[in-house]
Amino acid sequence: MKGIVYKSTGSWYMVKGEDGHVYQARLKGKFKIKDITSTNPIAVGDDVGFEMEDEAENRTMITDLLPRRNYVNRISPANRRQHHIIASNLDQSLLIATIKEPRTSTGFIDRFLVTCEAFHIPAIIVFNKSDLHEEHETAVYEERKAIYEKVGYRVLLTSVEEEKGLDVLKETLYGKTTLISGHSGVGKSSIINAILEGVNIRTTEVSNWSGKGMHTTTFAEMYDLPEGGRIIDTPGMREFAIADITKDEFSHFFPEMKLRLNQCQFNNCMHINEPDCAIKKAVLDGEIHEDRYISYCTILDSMADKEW
Ligand SMILES: Nc1nc2c(ncn2[C@@H]2O[C@H](COP(=O)(O)OP(=O)(O)OP(=O)(O)O)[C@@H](O)[C@H]2O)c(=O)[nH]1
Ligand SMILES: [Mg+2]
Ligand SMILES: [Zn+2]
Repeated sequence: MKGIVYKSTGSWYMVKGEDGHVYQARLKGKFKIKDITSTNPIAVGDDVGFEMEDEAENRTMITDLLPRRNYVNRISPANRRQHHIIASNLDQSLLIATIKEPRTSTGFIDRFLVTCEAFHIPAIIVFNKSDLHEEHETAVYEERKAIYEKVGYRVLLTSVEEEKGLDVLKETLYGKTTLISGHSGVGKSSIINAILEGVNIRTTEVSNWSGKGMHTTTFAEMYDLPEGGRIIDTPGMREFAIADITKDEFSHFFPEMKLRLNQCQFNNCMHINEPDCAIKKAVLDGEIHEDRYISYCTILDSMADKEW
């Protein structure tokens, strides 16, 4: 049988077969050794081959992983030598950010965007909890929106609390497989609950916000959209450590830098200390936003010289 992985806990999987049935599945032993650099050989969104193990108990076994169209991964927070595949076979990703409760840093947003660029997955930034915005937050939002729209990203504003912006958000999901990511407590599960009738994912209030998040959602899970398409809820991330990208190609994943790279004097320019650098010039001229350049420098500095 063939199917798609809808949920993965690491020890068991939920697979939706081509027959429309949902099966509980385990992994055949060989997968565990095949891909040692990844903490999870099978991820949500994977197309798999599976066979019945115990019909009475509806238990199946995943025997094959079919080729992935794409995937998003990051360095495993538990083990920097390993990668964790967040989800695969995606059409787009929504980064849920918040200005307040909790605050999402631009560094976090930029790391996520870089990863999406590297994997050629279109990203949309959604600022949720607009109901909490007062004058200051509104100003911050407007500034962020201007920065990211100028670079080419779509930016949406939503409030689950006040049911604002959800129709526009829903339209972007039609017919696509969408990954939802962001810090814990930004409202990822709440957004899915708001747009999907009959779904009631557990959410937790962040009233005693410690800045660390509650991590209410613990495993990635995919849901079918009634109009067609799928949406993947994921556990909140505290940090987003970029995997599989080397320092010298890093600037390719900032769209506003990519289009200027061939104007630098040196073709291996890192845009830090080199003379006649088109990127630094664009920053000074205000064509590349300073915050994006600071993110570039900060993330570059945090990247290991050669870890893989
Ligand atoms: N004020 C306000 N609160 C919201 C909004 N959306 C979600 N919340 C609240 O924020 C809290 C956290 O929401 P969740 O949906 O659990 O957040 P999450 O991103 O799924 O968090 P994890 O599962 O831990 O990653 C809940 O108390 C929600 O009711 C919003 O638009 N405005
Ligand atoms: Mg959640
Ligand atoms: Zn340069």
